Amino acid sequence: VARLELMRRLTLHGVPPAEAARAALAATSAELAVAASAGRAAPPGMPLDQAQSSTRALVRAAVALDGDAIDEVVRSCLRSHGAVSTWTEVLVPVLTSFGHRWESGNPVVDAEHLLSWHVSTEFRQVGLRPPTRSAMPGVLLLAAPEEQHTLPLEALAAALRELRIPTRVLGARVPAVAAADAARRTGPALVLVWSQLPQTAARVVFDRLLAVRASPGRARMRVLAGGPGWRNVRLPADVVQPATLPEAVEIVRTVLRDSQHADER
Ligand code: B12
Repeated sequence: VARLELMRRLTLHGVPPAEAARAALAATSAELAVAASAGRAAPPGMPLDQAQSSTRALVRAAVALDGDAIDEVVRSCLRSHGAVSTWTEVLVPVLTSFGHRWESGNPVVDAEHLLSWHVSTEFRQVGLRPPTRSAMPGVLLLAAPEEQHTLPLEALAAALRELRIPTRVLGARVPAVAAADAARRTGPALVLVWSQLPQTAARVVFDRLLAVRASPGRARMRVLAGGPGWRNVRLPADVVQPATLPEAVEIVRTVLRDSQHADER
């Protein structure tokens, strides 16, 4: 199991499967133990009672269209437990429950819009400080062409700003050409494209990004696909698909660490 886990971690980080399998088979037990403990290095989560009471308070506030109350709950979770816990333990359950309410014909679209607006407002306050110019190549986040769902990108951006990782967010409905232009101009270490809906999962955005990667000096750029929209799309072999926010954060950290080490060499 430890070898399979190591192989999975390596493929998630862009290592081709055959090479990852060889490395996992050849790893010593000490190397396997180090890889396993790195995988578990997640920050402590929110206590269950706080997560549950925040979830309930948010649903109540959204249904009552009370934006101030939404701000208060989200801000307090972000301050006490950070973006990753707030997103995975409170906001994902709340948003999923609104999705179910909508599916069963309840008139919740107004609440969903208000909730989204206030969640975005709070995420965008995270990690704001006087700008510090960093030499570190940053991260570029964008939604697929025609994709209006952006909250997962905003959660990821907030989590990366908490770690002081330079991050650019292009937001919703980014045309493939614009995604490629931004990647060419800013030289990010990693680009993540979000698609929530199968209808917006346009592979062309990866064709464009990989063309940028083929240009001089860009060979180390990693390309990631996030979101359920990509589930049934055949993506180019070296596009990495994180399944969760913590996994995406871990991949970003590993890619940046590797690119820093490569620069130091
Ligand atoms: C908020 C919301 C909106 C907001 C978005 C605001 C914004 N700024 O993002 C608004 C109101 C604009 C909206 C619009 C629409 N929406 Co909407 N929306 C949602 C809602 C409630 C949450 C979306 C979200 O953020 N999901 C993220 C998390 C909460 O869900 P998830 O993706 O399933 O999470 C899993 C993984 O993705 C992963 N994960 C979670 N976060 C992260 C982060 C990272 C970085 C990674 C790697 C992984 C990861 O972990 C989770 C567990 O596996 C969902 C309900 C839902 N269940 O998602 C509907 C939902 C996605 N919407 C839906 C629909 C139909 C629409 C509209 C077409 C409605 C319309 N008729 O106009 C439009 C879309 C227009 C477009 N072209 O994009 C449907 C999609 C059905 C489908 N599969 O086709 C859903 C599922 C509601 C439903 N139950 O039917 N929506």
